[in-house]
Amino acid sequence: MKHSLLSFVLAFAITAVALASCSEVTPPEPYGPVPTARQLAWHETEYYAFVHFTTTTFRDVEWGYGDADPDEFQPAKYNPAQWVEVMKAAGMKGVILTAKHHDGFCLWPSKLTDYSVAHSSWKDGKGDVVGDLAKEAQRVGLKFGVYLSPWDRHDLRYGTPDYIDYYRGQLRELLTQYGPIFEVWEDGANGGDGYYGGLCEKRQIQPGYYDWGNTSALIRELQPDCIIWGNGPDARWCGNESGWMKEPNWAVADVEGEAMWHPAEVDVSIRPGWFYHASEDDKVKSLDHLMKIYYESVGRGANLILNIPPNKEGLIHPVDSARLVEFGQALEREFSQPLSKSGVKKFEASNERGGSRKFGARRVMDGDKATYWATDDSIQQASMTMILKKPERLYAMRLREPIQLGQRIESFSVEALNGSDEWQTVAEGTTIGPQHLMRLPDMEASALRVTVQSSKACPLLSEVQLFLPPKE
Ligand code: FUL
Repeated sequence: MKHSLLSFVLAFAITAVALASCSEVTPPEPYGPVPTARQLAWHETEYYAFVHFTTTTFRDVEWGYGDADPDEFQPAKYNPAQWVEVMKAAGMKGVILTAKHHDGFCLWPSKLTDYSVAHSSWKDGKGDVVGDLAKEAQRVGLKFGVYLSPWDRHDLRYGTPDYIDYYRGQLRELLTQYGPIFEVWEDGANGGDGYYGGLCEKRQIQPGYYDWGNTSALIRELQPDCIIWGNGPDARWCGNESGWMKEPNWAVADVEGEAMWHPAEVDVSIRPGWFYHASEDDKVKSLDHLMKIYYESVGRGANLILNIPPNKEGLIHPVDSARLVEFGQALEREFSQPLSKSGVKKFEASNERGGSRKFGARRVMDGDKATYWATDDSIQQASMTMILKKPERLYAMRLREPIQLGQRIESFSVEALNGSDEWQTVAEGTTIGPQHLMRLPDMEASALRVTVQSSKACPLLSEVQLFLPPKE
């Protein structure tokens, strides 16, 4: 009798467990605006190069007035293959070129103006920097994008409706002749004065002049996957040009009164200027500075576009290229020792959605960004703990939210257990979004706990990656 009762109880328990794990625990609903597919792909691009190059380079100024003779563009050792090799070595995933800067000179043979490489004695008017770089980028697997300055200090049409047609015509050329374009950079500068065929006058434009809505529609039509940066709906400026994203960093921002997924991009130059100046050869940013920029941009959930200007010869200067190679190696080294899942004895959480393994804490280390640890909907504060197999020396950590479901977490802390029973706070932060990177104090830990202190909706984490110190 005793025996049969036991088997009955056991059978019941097994059925109950089986039922519980079979019953569908519904995933959380998205919270607020979520990224589009093109924005999700853009977040993956993370870190890429900016190339400022035009006649301005040869005049040693920052903002060309628009009066340079096309023949002044003479990069004697021009070699975009060298540029992309450097970018690859630096760990970059793409490149954006100033197809036209404020001086109005076009680096491709535009049919819509005579102010371009086609009218320069360089390469007998057969040059095409946009085409060459697009090809080279594709060869080495970098995404390619274009900067097309709305402010034009050369073209006589600037300030009239004809100029808007001209600008859109140029976009049409760029977006139909050079393969996939991952981002169009619509710069915001409008300084006023310019050459304008010798008139040398100030041209002020009225708000609404550029009619960005219709330009965005054209870009969508020609390249549906392209990110429209700046005046467009897809990504925004971080607010400074010194290489850092302010915190908290919310990807959701107000665009013309509507809350939208509109993430930030941090633009900064490896030198003080955007264009090459020999006088700045000794002012190339140090390795430490570049690493700080990386942590404060990519590490704060923004994208980083790092400018590397070719010199008058048409090459990336040796000081810059050496620094970039060094930086690429430093980045690899920085994240070279991730703790593998097998280094974790146990994952625990204060709450796991519906008690389901599908949303369990161990999801943060399964190497799949699509899966995540989630809590029940009623929860806005929660913690998850990783008990390590053996004490490990801390170095750095990366957290990610599954942003396909929106951005939620407002503040968090990371604590470590080292020997005693006392948890010690090793990091604190506000937003996470696509990622949050942080260095941790040099100490040993036998367990780590991530606590979400406040969240706009039930918190989700798709990755908690611990990095051990790089090997010497
Ligand atoms: C600014 C421009 O005025 C600079 O010359 C540079 O192109 C920078 C990236 O954007 O608005």
